[in-house]
Amino acid sequence: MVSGWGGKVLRIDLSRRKFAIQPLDADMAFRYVGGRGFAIKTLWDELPPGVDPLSPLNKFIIAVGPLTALPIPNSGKLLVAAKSPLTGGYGDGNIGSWLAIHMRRAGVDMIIIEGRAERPTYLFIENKGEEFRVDFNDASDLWGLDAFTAEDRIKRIHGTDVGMILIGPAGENLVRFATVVAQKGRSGGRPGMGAVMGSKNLKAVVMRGHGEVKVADPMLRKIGLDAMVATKNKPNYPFWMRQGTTSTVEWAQEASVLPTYNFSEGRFDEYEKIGGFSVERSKITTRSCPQCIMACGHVVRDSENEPAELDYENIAMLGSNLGIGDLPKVAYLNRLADMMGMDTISTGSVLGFAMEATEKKLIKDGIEWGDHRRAAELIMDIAHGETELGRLLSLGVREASRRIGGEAPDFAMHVKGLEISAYDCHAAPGMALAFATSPIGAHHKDAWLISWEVQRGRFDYTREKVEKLVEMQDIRSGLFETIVTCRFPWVEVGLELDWYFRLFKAATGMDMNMSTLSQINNRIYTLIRAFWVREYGGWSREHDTPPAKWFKKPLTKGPLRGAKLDYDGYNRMLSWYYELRGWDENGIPRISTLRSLGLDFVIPQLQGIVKLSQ
Ligand code: PTT
Repeated sequence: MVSGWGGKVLRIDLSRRKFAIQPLDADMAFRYVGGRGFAIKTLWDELPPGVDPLSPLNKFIIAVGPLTALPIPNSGKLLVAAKSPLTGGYGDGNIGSWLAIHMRRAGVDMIIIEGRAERPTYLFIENKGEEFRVDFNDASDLWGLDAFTAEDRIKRIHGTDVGMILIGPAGENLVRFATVVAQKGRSGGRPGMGAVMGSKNLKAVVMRGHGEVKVADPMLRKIGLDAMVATKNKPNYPFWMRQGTTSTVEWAQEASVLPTYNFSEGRFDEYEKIGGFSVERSKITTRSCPQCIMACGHVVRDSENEPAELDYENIAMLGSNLGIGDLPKVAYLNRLADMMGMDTISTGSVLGFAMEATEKKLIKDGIEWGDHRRAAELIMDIAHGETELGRLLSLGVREASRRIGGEAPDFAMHVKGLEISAYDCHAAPGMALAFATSPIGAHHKDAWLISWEVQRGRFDYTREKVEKLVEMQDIRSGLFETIVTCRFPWVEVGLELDWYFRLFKAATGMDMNMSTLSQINNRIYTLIRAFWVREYGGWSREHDTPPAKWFKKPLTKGPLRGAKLDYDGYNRMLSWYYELRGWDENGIPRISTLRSLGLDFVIPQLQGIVKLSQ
């Protein structure tokens, strides 16, 4: 194998309790790079079309990339992926964990987990050089434990020098937005990656890897250290270290994009109580991924006097979105979600949805705006599948709203079934398009267009905005989700992309620049789109459209009172987006695009489902 990659794929079959080490195909490395690229290629090739995401036939993938775990800024990340039980399409998440470091030490680029264990199991993986051992350990004593307690127990058994990801009760009980957890606070895989683990009776993946990552150029260490110094010397670095992402609360309030009352408004009267300065005053410590120099988890004491972690998304979705203007109470809800192993963004969205449904008298025994006690109760009900409402909400807002019926779908805030992250888009059509075209459903990670948009003219529906969106998606997905390192040094303090191109060259000996990464991302995005089309059995523009509320119900407060999205303007932007990606007017990849990206192999399958345009 060429330098940079470990060269091994570890395939584990839970049903037969067998494993195999397979070589990583060099073509796979060059064309798909790592992380998300490896994940989608594997899911496309190996999943039977239309497979039930919670069946043993779904595959759970853990993938790293050629820059993961190297001595460079913030490289302790990995990507988890599977067909999503929340959306029915492609799902992934990028999570910090020591498991990433141990995979790289052992030379494993990807772990593919298939089948279903007969009873609760956790995997323990170790290597001695090329020799691998995989133990299928009984997890009956761990099943039912929250993710924090289970992690402590596992470390008592295997020592602290291991890496792991695991699930809490939400994953075990197949909550559709259950996440995978690591290190008591890292939480990823928003589209139900924890539920996929749960459906496989898999409580944890634990690994102790031995060995070293081989890179093409020994200068990598020096470039990596220089990149760390450059990161720390950025003017915004000291302020970032004080507040991290939480300073976004004040910015979002000012820009009228802070989700409030289930995305009905963009401003919250009590924002200061839950803002970045409030977090800074209350902070007792920070938590971070391994090898991180920009810790983003800010820990405060919650309303139960326990340490609890906060980031912007969590504060907005469990605070302003629910009408809760009290930091310790928000932190408590955040801690419950972390321990149960469920996504805070979706949790805040299902609770906000339930509050609006209660107000509209569409559900019984519901929850009032701002009621943090009932919110905490409902989080536990959802995680344990304990009451009728808890079970309903555990399905996510799309499915819950379908079951309630009436006007409920009009205030279910999702795209493709994934709940929207914390940016109100009544007056941000570009960000609305970013949510609508994100390859996993409404997540902000592929394009955080909103700050650019607010500065450049938020009411415009221009082609320039769409071009910027495509550029952002190409960088965030084509670079950071494939080399698999944290994007924060670039996005939050402005570390130049050129550092990553130099590091990629030093690690792999290969060139990367804006044009190659745009080609790589086009390939990945188009394959992901083909996967959605195959799994949905067709496609229409509706699937790439943000929720009805932003078009129908204008903001009623603040300087942007009256603002709402315009259907025609939005659809113009969507058409430009399709054109730039080489997809047809319905969002389906064209034959010429598939061919130019080397994706000819998807053509026969898609032709059996939809009519492909030239
Ligand atoms: C990410 C999503 C985010 S995005 C946040 S806050 W953010 C929420 N955090 C949660 C949490 O905490 N607990 C919980 N129970 N659920 C949570 N759900 C939400 O999950 C996270 C950081 C962050 S914090 C962000 S933006 C960046 N994301 C990156 C990314 O996507 N790719 C990449 N290459 N680098 C990134 N760096 C940053 O990492 P998901 P993490 Mg995350 C308490 O996983 O599925 O992408 O969801 O995993 O290790 O916590 O890193 O303001």
